[in-house]
Amino acid sequence: MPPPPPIPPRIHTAHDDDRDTPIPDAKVATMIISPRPSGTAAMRIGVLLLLVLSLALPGIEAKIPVILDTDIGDDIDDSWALALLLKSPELDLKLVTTTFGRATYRARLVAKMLTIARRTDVPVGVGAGGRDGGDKLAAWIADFPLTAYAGTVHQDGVQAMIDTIDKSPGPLELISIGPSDTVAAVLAKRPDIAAKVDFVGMQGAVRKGYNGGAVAPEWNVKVNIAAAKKALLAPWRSMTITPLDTCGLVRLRGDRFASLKRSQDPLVQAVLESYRIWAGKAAVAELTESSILFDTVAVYLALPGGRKLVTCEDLRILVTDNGTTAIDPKGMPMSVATSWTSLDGYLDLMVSILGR
Ligand SMILES: [Ca+2]
Repeated sequence: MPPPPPIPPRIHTAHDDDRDTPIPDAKVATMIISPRPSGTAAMRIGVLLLLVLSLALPGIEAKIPVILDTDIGDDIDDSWALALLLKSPELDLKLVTTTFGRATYRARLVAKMLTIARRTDVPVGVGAGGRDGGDKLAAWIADFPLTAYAGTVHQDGVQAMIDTIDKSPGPLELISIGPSDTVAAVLAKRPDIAAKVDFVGMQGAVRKGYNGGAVAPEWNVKVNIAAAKKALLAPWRSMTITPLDTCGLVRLRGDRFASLKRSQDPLVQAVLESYRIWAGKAAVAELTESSILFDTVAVYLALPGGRKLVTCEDLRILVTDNGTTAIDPKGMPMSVATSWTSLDGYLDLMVSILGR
């Protein structure tokens, strides 16, 4: 067993709470770091600075570049997470890759969702783990071959993720909401790339398991433990996860779910129609609550200020050989969303975002 990695200094990451403070543009930043002038010149520059700030700040929205890596098409929560992401203008979606096999099926699901959301500017990457197969949502994409997508489809999603990260002028966030096949393939090809990426994942179970019960291996980890070890031990620029402790408690019921059923928004209707097919119901009207929406929490954590409703602990997490994610001194330091400060607040926020 190698010695534990050192705890890195606290990095001002892209998803700190204070991130919703607008970031000055390069011009303003240059002025701030310039040698201090004196007298009238200083006053002029000060006035100019105030003018630039007053003009710039109200309009500045520091969009965060993100890549989504998803196993959409198995559990339905990925569809909800993608819709939540597409309705979050704070996140600049650069690429969606598939993971955990059946890549063509998953890419078609992504492509149809993007088309409904009028976001065919977003490329789709056909990811790792195999291309054949389909599953519960096959009926929803029966009318949508991958060739119907008006946007770009990268047949090598692993290379597309590498290229997207390389092309990004600054760091970006990787939102990982599936098993780690594609992420591990990226890291195998380009291990250095982790240093440019803030990793935000739905992985693991730290103190609670499914339904708030005893800790047991979580799906995204246990179905490909070797890949999960690679992903959760990589030297990311920063690492944040929502384990079952928090994401396993998210379900929309009652008025919250009813309000979404009344929505005329095409993307919300697409999610509900997908859910109807997934749940084996004859009509959306028969749906009374959502399933557990694990993956949406990873999108929430990627949002600016997306930690206000959860408690995040800095913990060392070790992926064990049987797929558990244990707090262990030999583990990788990461920020772990271990409990909700306001689960109701999050459920309300999710309905509010989806209702946009
Ligand atoms: Ca998933």
